[in-house]
Amino acid sequence: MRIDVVTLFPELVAGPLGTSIIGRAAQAGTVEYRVHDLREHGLGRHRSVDDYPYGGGAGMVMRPEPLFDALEPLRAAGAHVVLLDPAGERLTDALARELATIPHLALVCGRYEGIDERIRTLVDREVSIGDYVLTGGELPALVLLDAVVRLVPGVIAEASHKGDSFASGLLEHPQYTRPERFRDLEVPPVLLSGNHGEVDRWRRRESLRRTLERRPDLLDEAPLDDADRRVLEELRSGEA
Ligand code: 5OB
Repeated sequence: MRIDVVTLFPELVAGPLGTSIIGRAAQAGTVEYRVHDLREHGLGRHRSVDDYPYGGGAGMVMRPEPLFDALEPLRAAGAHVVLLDPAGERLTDALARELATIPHLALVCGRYEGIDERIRTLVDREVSIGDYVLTGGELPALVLLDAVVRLVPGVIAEASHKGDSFASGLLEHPQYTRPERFRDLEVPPVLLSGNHGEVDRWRRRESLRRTLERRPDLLDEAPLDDADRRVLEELRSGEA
């Protein structure tokens, strides 16, 4: 998979792309990242990339020419162009899975005051990471990239996806590692029992408990079986 990132702040984007699982995926050749500095397409001696808004008002607007120069070759190379924008479709696990099947993505980072509307003619979709204001699209682009790249086959062991919240439709169960007793906090004995059936049932119950307590809205969509429904009844009635 190839991912191009088009930005005025290449240094902000480049660091994370070399780090951890995202960086290892590039080293292994599973994904290729290319960061494009929009300033290189800036106009005139000052490499200008923005200008005052027609009609007046505060702030600056990104000019179309640098973005067209950067994006046209990427489109010609077959990239699916994604603009990070608060007005876009909300990023979800389902959308990340869809994007992970696309061989070539180009992520376009705008700045908050806005981009010239004509840029949208080069954009295939717009994605928001949630309802909060940010200074630019770079961090949203990295969030999207992180969510997508980890789903590309070979980047992490498929087994790690199984317990993902949102993949199962539920929040994750609690996790523990050594030591068995830390300060006076103990690991639940069932996890030390070696009984895999009991461990699985305990984890499912704790996933259901946490989802019921913190994100009951998720229960409307989660695939639940009869055993799950009995557990939820129990939890709701306060029995456990
Ligand atoms: N806030 N999603 C939430 C976003 C956002 C801001 C962006 C882009 C995507 O650019 C300023």
